Formats: sequence, C-alpha cells, structure tokens
Amino acid sequence: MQLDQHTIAALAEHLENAELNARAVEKITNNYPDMDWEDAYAIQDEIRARKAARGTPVAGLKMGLTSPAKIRQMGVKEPIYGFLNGLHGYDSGARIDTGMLIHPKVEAEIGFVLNRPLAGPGCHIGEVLAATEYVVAAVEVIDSRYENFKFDLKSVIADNTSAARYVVGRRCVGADGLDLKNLGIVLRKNGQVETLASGAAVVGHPAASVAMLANMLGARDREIPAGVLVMTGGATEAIAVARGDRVQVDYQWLGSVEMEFY
Ligand code: 0L1
Ligand code: MG
Repeated sequence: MQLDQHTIAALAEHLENAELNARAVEKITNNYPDMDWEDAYAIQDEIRARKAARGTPVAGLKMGLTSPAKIRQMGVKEPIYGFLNGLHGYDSGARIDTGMLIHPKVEAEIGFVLNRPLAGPGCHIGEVLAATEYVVAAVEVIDSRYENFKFDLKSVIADNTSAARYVVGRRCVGADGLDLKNLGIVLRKNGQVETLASGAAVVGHPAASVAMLANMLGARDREIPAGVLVMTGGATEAIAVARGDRVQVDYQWLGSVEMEFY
C-alpha cells in the first residue's frame, strides 16, 4: 500500500461526502497518482465502515465493468467490485429522487442470491450454479461521484464503483434449466428502445461474473455470503437518465423492472 491510514480515512470521508451532498469532485488519482489497488479497495472499505457505523445495512455485492459494452464505454480493462447499500435498494415500480444524485445512469443486470457462501480460489460457473438459490432481474442506477463521469479504475474502485441505487424485479427463478447465456434483455426509456443485450454479454455467462467475484474476494480472505444480492454487472451500456424519465427493462423469463425518476 502507498497511502497511510490517515489519508485513506480522509479520502473515504471526501468521497462519501460527495455522495451524500450529490456534488461531483475531481478524481482522487489527480492528487494521489501513486495510490495502488489495495489503497483503492481500502478507501472503499472505509466508506463501507463509515456507513456501517451509522447503521446502514450492506445488502449485497456488485461486479462492475463486466461487459464489452461497459468496457468500451468507460475505456477500462478489468472487472471491479463494490457493495450495495441496503437503504438504496428498491422494488420494481420505484420512484427515484434525482435530487439526491449527480448524473445518474441505468444499466440492466442479472442478480444472483446464493444458498451458501462462496470464496475462491478456483470458484467456477458450475459451483456458482449449484449454489444459486435464485436469479432475479435487477437494474443498477450508477452515479459516479467524479466530475463528468471521468475516472480511472483506482478512482472508481475507491468510489464504490459508482454504486448509487438498485431496483430489483419481483420474479425469483431457480437457475436449473434457465438459459442465462441466451437470456434476452431490452431496455426502454420513455417507451423508446435504448439498448439490447443478452446474458452472455456479462463475461460470457452471468454465473462466471459471480465466480470471478468469489475469486477476487477469496484473494482478500473474504467470501460472498449466502442470502445477499449479487449484481453481476451491466449487460448493457449505461444510459443517462434525468427527472421525468421512465425506464422499463424487460428480461426474458425473469419479468420486468420499472422505475420512474422525479
Ligand atoms: O456497475 C458498474 O459497472 C459501474 C462500474 C464503474 C464504472 C461506471 O461508473 O460505469
Ligand atoms: Mg453495474
């Protein structure tokens, strides 16, 4: 690690304040160009600890930058992970306040809930599918705390991978016999089709994204707990939304997720 504990705590406070005040800040690597991956995840962990100290539940985990669409859109290379703030999870049909967000975007994802914990090394798709309690449609609302949504990988890891809100579908489906790779997704904004994807857009198979997460966590002596929501990363690119927009995402076999921004 390159940063001391004092700097990590100060950067966590800085980024969390940007989130809480819905105010964009410059990417932190401008002032800390030598920070490394461990520093970036340590800042994310510190944000998580700050929220936990105020009683905020962690509802799950998310993978980010898992699809070619997202990798192209953000100009970055590798998947990253973050956590889901339980106070910011909604059911389909939710109304979401844009006044608390900076420059929100939506992306269609596939969620997993496991019936036993998983940790790498060596976790693979088969192990994930065998441990899957159910799969559920989920849409992430991301909102980078960085000006103009511009960042590098270390800055965005520290910023909890732009996690802001998430909206979950009402249909929970077992993984057995579900063709997750060929599952079609259509994202509409105000009735217009904005983007299409299939499950294969998420690192080839959404369960592979869960395995990747288990392996990344295992390398840090952590695990994916049973019973929490795991969002596998945007299958589509992220679509900007603003006050007054209505978003509907239709998932083959998993139903729809809808939300309105006010
Ligand atoms: O969930 C995501 O894929 C977000 C990862 C961070 C990059 C972004 O803000 O798009
Ligand atoms: Mg996402």
